[in-house]
Amino acid sequence: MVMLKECDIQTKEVLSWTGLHLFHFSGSTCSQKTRIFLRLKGIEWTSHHLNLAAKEHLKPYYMGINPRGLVPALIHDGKVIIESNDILTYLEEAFPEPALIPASKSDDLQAMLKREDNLHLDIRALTMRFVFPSFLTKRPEKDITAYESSGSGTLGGEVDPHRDIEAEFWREMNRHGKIMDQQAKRAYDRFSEALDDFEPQLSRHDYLLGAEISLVDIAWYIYARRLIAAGYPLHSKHPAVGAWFDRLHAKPDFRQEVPEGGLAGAITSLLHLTQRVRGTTLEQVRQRTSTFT
Ligand SMILES: N[C@@H](CCC(=O)N[C@@H](CS)C(=O)NCC(=O)O)C(=O)O
Repeated sequence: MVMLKECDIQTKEVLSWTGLHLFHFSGSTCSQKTRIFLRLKGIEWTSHHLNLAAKEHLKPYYMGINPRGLVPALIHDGKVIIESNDILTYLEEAFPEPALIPASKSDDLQAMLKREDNLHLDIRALTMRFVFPSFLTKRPEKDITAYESSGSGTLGGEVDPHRDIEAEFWREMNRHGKIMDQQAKRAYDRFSEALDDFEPQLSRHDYLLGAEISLVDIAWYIYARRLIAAGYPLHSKHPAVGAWFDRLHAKPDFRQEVPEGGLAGAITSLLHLTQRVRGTTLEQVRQRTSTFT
């Protein structure tokens, strides 16, 4: 569990905050996951919305709270917890009802959350290529350099190696001016493999761990939603996963956190139109890349 130590935190005021505070962004997958969880639990919380498009998460104030500069971050009575899955696991202990981690399935659940977390840079790659145009998402080198020297750079008092991974993601995108076809195909294949693995389970049961809804349903629902937004053919490739997605999407607590349309929706529609004209949709990139590798 990534609970920060005082020495990791430079924005010291949060150490004296009481109650539950969440730093988050409306359109961020990890934030959406956390907000659905809070809704299902009926937990009251104080919102600190950061606009990622305006790079508010990279300002010294927030880098002083989460040295990784990522959302979400939770403050609970002065304790700072980062990493969405850790936040949810922590909240489950603090607010056990209704249970979203079935006691008997705790190991399966942690393994599925780990798998989900391991795919985070893949969902980001697909988002940056197929949901938002690169002119909106690119990160100038000066911002990356500033990121590297901002905040404590530590977790639990130790140098955090994850910061380099974050910086490298953006540098790689800058080198090519976009997410490359190979990277997009790799992401597509990883998701395809994971979702294929879920098919047998979801053909027999309503939810990923059985008859009851759990934390992993929330986490994978958010990914499924983002994959659909990127043009991934979820329902035709994985019918049982598609039906599971529709069941969750019919629930207001889920759907309200992933609003469709608006400016972001219009931008994605325009991007998809351009990609169709150029023959560079996700499906076309995947097929083309498969042919030549
Ligand atoms: N593993 C982290 C991933 C957090 C993450 O990458 N958050 C994204 C939004 S979904 C973010 O803050 N992106 C901002 C950036 O990359 O600069 C978690 O689960 O909390």
